[in-house]
Amino acid sequence: MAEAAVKEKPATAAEAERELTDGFNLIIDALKLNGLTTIYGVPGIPITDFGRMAQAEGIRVISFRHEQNAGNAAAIAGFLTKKPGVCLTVSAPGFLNGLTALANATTNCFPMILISGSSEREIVDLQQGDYEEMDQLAIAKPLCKAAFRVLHAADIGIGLARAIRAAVSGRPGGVYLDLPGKLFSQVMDAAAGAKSLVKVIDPAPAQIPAPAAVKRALDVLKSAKRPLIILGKGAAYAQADDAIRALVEKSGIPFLPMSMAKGLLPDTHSQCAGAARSTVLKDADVVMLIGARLNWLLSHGKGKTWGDAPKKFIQIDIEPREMDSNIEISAPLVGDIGSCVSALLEGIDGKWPAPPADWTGAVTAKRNDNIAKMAPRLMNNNSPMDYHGALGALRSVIKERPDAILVNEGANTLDLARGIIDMYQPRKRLDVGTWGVMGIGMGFAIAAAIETGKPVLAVEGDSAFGFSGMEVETICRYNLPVCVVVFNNDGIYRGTDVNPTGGPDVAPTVFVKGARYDKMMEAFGGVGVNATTPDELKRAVDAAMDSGKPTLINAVLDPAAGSESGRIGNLNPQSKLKKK
Ligand SMILES: Cc1ncc(C[n+]2csc(CCOP(=O)(O)OP(=O)(O)O)c2C)c(N)n1
Ligand SMILES: [Mg+2]
Repeated sequence: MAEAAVKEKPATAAEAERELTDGFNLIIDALKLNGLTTIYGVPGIPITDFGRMAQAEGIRVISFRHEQNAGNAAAIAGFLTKKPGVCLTVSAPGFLNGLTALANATTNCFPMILISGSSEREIVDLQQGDYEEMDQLAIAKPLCKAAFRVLHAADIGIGLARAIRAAVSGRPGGVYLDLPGKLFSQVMDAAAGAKSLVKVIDPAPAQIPAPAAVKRALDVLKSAKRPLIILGKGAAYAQADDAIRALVEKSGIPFLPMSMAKGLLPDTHSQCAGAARSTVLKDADVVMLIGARLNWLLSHGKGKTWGDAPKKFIQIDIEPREMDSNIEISAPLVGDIGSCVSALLEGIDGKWPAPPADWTGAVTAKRNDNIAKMAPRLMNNNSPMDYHGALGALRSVIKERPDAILVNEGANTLDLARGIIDMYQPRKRLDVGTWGVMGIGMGFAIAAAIETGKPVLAVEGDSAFGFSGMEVETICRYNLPVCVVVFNNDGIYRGTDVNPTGGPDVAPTVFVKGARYDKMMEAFGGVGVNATTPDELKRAVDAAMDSGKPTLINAVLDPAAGSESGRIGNLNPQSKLKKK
């Protein structure tokens, strides 16, 4: 008996370990099992060793300088791949730093999972003052699509499965996963641990639209005299590029891409109404929204922007509650975009009537007119540069390199670049999205380079850049093919404001004059360039894109060139009182 018992014991400590697993390993195994092989994060207690072990096990662990940037990276990785991007943070402050990105991802319908380590539950719940004490789950809940906590190693598999499904199914969004420090070192039997893992099958099941809803949509579309299709970033996310293109081309209807849907069909496509936006919104009689919401970006579907003529809306969205959010939707089409567009295509045969030629002709004429008016301004080689001269140069860069990814934030820098830089391929334009949030720049640029391997051009206002600028070190550390262009106009909107009191503080919108952002990149071994003309700018960007070396170009802009809040100055509340 005694002998047999001795024999059953493992001979060595190593063998004993092999039969056990723990939280660290189970989380890594669960991520890998589900194809989540990149983590964006910042190390610290209680997740430092987890990051090390994940790297050792073949997961790509990209370390950032601030969690918000890691979170933004995870979010845009989710948008680009349709798999949830993973962001890893420490407890309380690290978690809160990541939370803005999680909330922004949810608002923009990007799938991501914020995984944060957390402190001892028993101490947190009794509020006894633990290291980085915070009830993170409760705080995350209202700011994301779903929030879960795993307390037992045996539940890691199911916990991650729930997080993945919540992030990508239906309308995608941000999910919070709370992992208390104790969980990581919890030990369990290895075989039972392996069995507890869950591979999520069909994480975002197709949602087929009802045939009656498809017929209703086709009937409304057929009745149109002045139809318009609006493509939103939901349409870009769907990766139903061929079907969407076929629908637009077979129907012959002019289309208007929202910012991140630019390139789904080329902006130079004969049906693109991008340069005739105000005309088509005002004059269309039937508008089909594909993965675009009637939020502030589309003036809520009513008011001056939309003109007086009565309009009917067809809306394709996976979220039923999106319908009638702002105005009546005549033909709601609920389902995933790929399935909805394919169903519509079946009803658009050779007998489908082309839209009236007076409508398509008017749209084309307006578009060509606006493009022709803009053209000379884009050719100027002024120094200091204005927005049009600088963006004219960058427009040529993207035309020559249509597979490069453009990241864009700022006010004037954003609004003017959106209008001027044509996009040619889907999901190549990444920007501030629904909230118009500053700070996505370097996080988006890093993840775009990592996830796609394509060159990235980040066009950044000098204010916008400041929100994530320290990540140029991250760009250099991982030697990423990212070229950052800082539109340096010495401030927010303009660098010309003055302090009306005559006191020593500068105006709140003004920065250090003549700052050299290029030196920041040089500090970490990247290439820095100071560009003062559009020609210099073009040459420097081309060199950066050819070499793939981390580059930052300080583009010297006229401080007076911009306008208040770019294109959305009308949203600023005005004091009705006279100045004292
Ligand atoms: C997180 C966040 N904070 C503040 C703002 C307000 N805001 C909008 S645009 C902007 C910066 C605009 O300046 P810049 O990036 O230099 O662009 P410019 O208009 O000068 O080209 C700021 C601070 C915001 N949108 N998001
Ligand atoms: Mg600026």
